Amino acid sequence: MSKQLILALSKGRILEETLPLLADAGITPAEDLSKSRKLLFDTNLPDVKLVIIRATDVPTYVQLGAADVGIAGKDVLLEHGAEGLYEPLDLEIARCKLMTAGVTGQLPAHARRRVATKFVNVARRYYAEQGIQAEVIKLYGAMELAPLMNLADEIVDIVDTGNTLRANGMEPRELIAHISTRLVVNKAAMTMKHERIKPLLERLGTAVKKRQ
Ligand code: PRT
Ligand code: MG
Repeated sequence: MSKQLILALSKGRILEETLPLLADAGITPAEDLSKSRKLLFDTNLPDVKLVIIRATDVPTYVQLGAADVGIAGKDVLLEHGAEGLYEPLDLEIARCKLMTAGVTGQLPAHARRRVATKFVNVARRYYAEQGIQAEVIKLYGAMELAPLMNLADEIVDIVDTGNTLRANGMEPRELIAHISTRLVVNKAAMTMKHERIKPLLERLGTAVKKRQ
């Protein structure tokens, strides 16, 4: 294993909040990420590189050791599973909640509840724990549409202000998990590159505390 350190960052809303934290920890991209179509970036440090990928791909990169360290939402980690990963740091950014939601005032009518979500593993686990029979339907976006179109009785989705639900005639119901962004580390890298990863964790931990 090379002593180079590869960090996998989630693009989208997490990236915007991650870059200032990384800068506080002494890591800045060598070029403006927003002005580039590249996916692999040099940084100010010769031994640190960044890959900017879809949030849902971050756990896979880190698990398989293509990246040493990853930054992803707890929602993505819960859905993907944490095998081969350590989760040593809560970055306490991009906070939100994973919740069930349904059409306002309309209780689920079917004995076997139809649930639309992109978080199929989380949803199956949650409804099983509640002792509720559920048929989980995988969607890739616009979950709020499913109950309105009678595709599903409920959805499992991310809720922040609740405005998206309200705008679609829906209401949040049960809380499944509080979500924030986590730093994950490949288990083998944690051992092999410990002297490189430990100070990064410490500096990021300090940067997180400074912001609270
Ligand atoms: O684009 P892609 O399909 O890859 O995924 P994405 O759109 O979910 O990515 P992105 O960049 O929007 O969000 C990535 C991560 O941000 C998620 O995995 C969460 O960990 C975190 N996060 C924090 C959120 C939100 N807040 C959030 N509000 N992710 C999504 N939302 C969406 C939510 O899906 C819903 O459509 O915002 C809407 C709800 O917001 P409110 O304020 O109307 O309740
Ligand atoms: Mg998006």
